[in-house]
Formats: sequence, structure tokens, C-alpha cells
Amino acid sequence: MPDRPLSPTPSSPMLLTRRGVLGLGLGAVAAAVLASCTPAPQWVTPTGAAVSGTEKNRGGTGRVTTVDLTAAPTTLDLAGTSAATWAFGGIPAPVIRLTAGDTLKATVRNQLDADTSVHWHGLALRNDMDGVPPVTQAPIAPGGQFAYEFVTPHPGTYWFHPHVGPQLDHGLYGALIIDDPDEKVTWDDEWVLILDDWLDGVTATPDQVLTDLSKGMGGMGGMGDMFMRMGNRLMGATSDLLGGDAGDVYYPHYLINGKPPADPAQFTGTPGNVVRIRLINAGSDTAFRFAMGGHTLTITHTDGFPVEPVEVDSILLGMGERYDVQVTLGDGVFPVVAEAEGKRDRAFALVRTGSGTAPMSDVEVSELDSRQVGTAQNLTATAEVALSRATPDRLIDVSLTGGMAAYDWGIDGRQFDMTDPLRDVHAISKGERVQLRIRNDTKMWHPFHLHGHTYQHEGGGPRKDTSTILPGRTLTVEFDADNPGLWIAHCHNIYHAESGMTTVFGYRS
Ligand SMILES: [Cu+2]
Repeated sequence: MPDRPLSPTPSSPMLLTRRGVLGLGLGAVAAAVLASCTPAPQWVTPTGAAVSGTEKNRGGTGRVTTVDLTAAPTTLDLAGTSAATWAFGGIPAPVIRLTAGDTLKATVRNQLDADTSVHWHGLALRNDMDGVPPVTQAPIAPGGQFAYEFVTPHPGTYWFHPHVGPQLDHGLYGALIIDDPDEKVTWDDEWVLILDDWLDGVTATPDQVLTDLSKGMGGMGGMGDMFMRMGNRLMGATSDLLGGDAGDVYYPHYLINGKPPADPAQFTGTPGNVVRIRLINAGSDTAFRFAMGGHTLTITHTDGFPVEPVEVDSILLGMGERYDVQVTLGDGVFPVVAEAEGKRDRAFALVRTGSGTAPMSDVEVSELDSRQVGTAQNLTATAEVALSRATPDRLIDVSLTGGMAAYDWGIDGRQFDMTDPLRDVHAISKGERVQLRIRNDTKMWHPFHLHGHTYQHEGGGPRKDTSTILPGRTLTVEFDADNPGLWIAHCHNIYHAESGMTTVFGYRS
């Protein structure tokens, strides 16, 4: 079943040039988006009956959690260095927490001087609340607001961030924890750890980095194996675990819960207690290798969904990935380390359960060196979340393409155009079992992220929404097309996504 690109016809233009958006008031913009989307009868539209009907069928508990999020300029104190940045009232934002089936009502106010939005990463929510302008909503203009309201379909560890340009690489992120009313796992304490690579307000802004990277390598090739900073670029960052080039952006700081190693986040606990640690990689160009000195980690979930427990020494997290681990606390003071994979730097925090001297941030942590590095390849979905056996109704092949030299990251050789998002749509239909084969034809790893669905890795692997794909490899996954709408999929290296490594999966109407 070929998956055929749609050419926009004169009667169905997506009118959202930047100038068009800026020239209109917010209400008019929303109307323009809807008007520009409705004349394409072959696709389910975000505000159409198929989406609201699916939401109605989700039912839910009827309980409502209400939150206010204001995106605004702020300052982050990095152990004495002040970084001007943007955030949702803290870095990370306060945790949003509710129980699966509950409704989240989140009013997002925009006090930035740029358009913004909020995307609820990993949630298979109703399409018009997915927060991807201009595909699922009009952008929230400066001074404007948007009321997100949706039933939370599945429990797990999720997070939220804007889906406009490289705004994620400011401090605009927070955790969204959805409790399971039928939780199988028990624990004494719980910590949420958000890992991040930080440059905003210190060396550059995310927009400046994107501009620099977009120029391509120019005359900068031929640097050999040199590991060095060149402006906002980091040359020579390599990792065997990532199959080569580990990342390309220079970050002066790596953070755990907004804190640098010189002023580390501190967690306290009781020896013998079991802690559930919810790990989120909110970085934009950095994979983290996570470990806790003197402890092993038992992986219980990834991307919100349970897996058969596996004990590891460390975990590799690509951007956008989440892992839940259980740790039985020892007695003393312990280092928590998230190595910026291949970048020769790290994020660092402390765990205190007893007396002792705090380790230095450059302490050697043997768990990081072990071969017991957990990745999705080690994991198996638990029986209750494994997909039923079914023959795929549709096969879709996508290839990740492009490279650093021209900075032309794309999918199937084409760079996505956010002003013309329906140019390249992969068609699917409600009720289908879809097999998706993602081939990495580039020389670099990519964390591939699909919106609105949690697929399962082939061979009984984990349910996930964000997966690391090494250079030259193909990842095969399957999902049930049960959430109608227009859903983007993209690399979660935000600079790759903005360069064009993005596509759309559209439900036929
Ligand atoms: Cu990428």
C-alpha cells in the first residue's frame, strides 16, 4: 500500500506563512487555520468530529485537574552565572500530576515576544490538544493564551514543552506524571529527575544555534578526530554506544532539575527504602548515560509503559526518552551522574541517606563504565501492554536522511516545511495495524518520536514513543491506528527537527 505524498491543490492551501500569521489577530488566526485545513477532505482534521468522537469514547473519570502555565522570560542561576532564559515559572516547571482517566485543563499564557505552544510529549491525547502549530492549532501569539483540555489516556512518565522552533532548548519544560489507578509496582519514595543540556543566556540562544548550524559546515570539514569547541559547535563528540557522532552543539552546562554540578540538586532518603526515579531527557542535542554510584537500577517502565523488570548499572537516554527505575537506597552520600554521552562533560546530583562526605562532581562512577548499559534493546513489554498479535494492514517505510555538511536533515530526502505541513503526508486509516520501518540513512544517531501513539518495538520489545536509531540501522515498530488526526513524527534532536527531519502521519477521513 504505497504511501503517497499529497500535493496541495489551489483549493486547499495551508495559508500559514509567518507574515500571514503575524498580520492577523489571534481569533482570526485560529479561523484561518481551521479554514485552511477543512478544504482537504481526504484528511481527518484536528477539530473535526472524528477527533472529538474519539475523545468522547475515551470516557474518563470526570475528575478535573486545573493548572496555569505562563511562558515568560526569567533568569536561571547556574552556581553564580545568571542566564536569561524563558520558562514556565521554574526550571523545570512544577510537576503536573493526575491519575489516568482524569481530565487536564491547562491554560497556557504567552508572555514571550514570540509565538509558542505546549506539546504533551508521549501522550496519546486528542489531536487538537497536541500543541503543534500550525498542524493541530494556531500558535499562541505574544500576549495570548490557549486552553488545553483533554482526558489523560494512559498512566506513566511524560513531559511537556513548546513545539515552536527550538524553544525547547530554553527552560520551557516540565514533567507530567500520570498515576496508574491499577499500579502494579510499589515504592517508598519517588523522585523526578529531568536531565538537560544548557546554553541559553550563557553562550547563545537556541535561535542563534540553529542559525549557526543551518549554515552547514562550510570550510570546517577535515578537522579529523579533534575534539574541540568552535563557536556553538562541538567538534569530534563520538560514542560507540551511539554509533559515531554523538552530538554537534556545544553546551557549557549540563543540568539535573535545573542545577549544575557546582550547585547540585540534592535528594534525601532512608537506607533500605525503594525509590522510584522517573528520568526524563529534556536535552536538545545530548544523550545522557545515567547511573547512581554504588547502586544498580531496575528498569520498570520506558516512555510511560511497563516493561519486564531488568537490572542494569546505567541507562542511555536519547532526547525525549523516559525511563522509570527502582533503586534500593544504601547508607551514605552518593553521586548521581548523567554523562553527556561522547561530550566529555556531565550533569551531577547528590543523594544523602546518612552521614559522609559528598563526592566531587568529577568522581569516578564505575557503574558508568560497565557493559550493563540499559537501552530499549534490552527490554520487553509486559503482557498487559503488549500489542495483540495481528498482521499489519499497512507498511510504511521512512528513511532518515541528510547530514551536518549541508545541515539538510530530512525524511525520505526532503526537508519538512512547517508552512506547508500537508505537502508530505503518510496516509493511515483508523483501525489499521501499521508497521513502520524507520531506516537511518545518515551518519549520525537520531531519537525518532511519533506523536499521538505508543508503538511497540518488533520482537516483543517495549512500548515507546521515542526511540534511538543508530546510523545505518532500521527500527521496525507497530502501532494501532486508533487516534485519528494529523500527527507529526520527527527527530527529537530539536535542531534536526527544525532543519527538516519531520513528517506527518494523517488519518484518512
Ligand atoms: Cu536527528
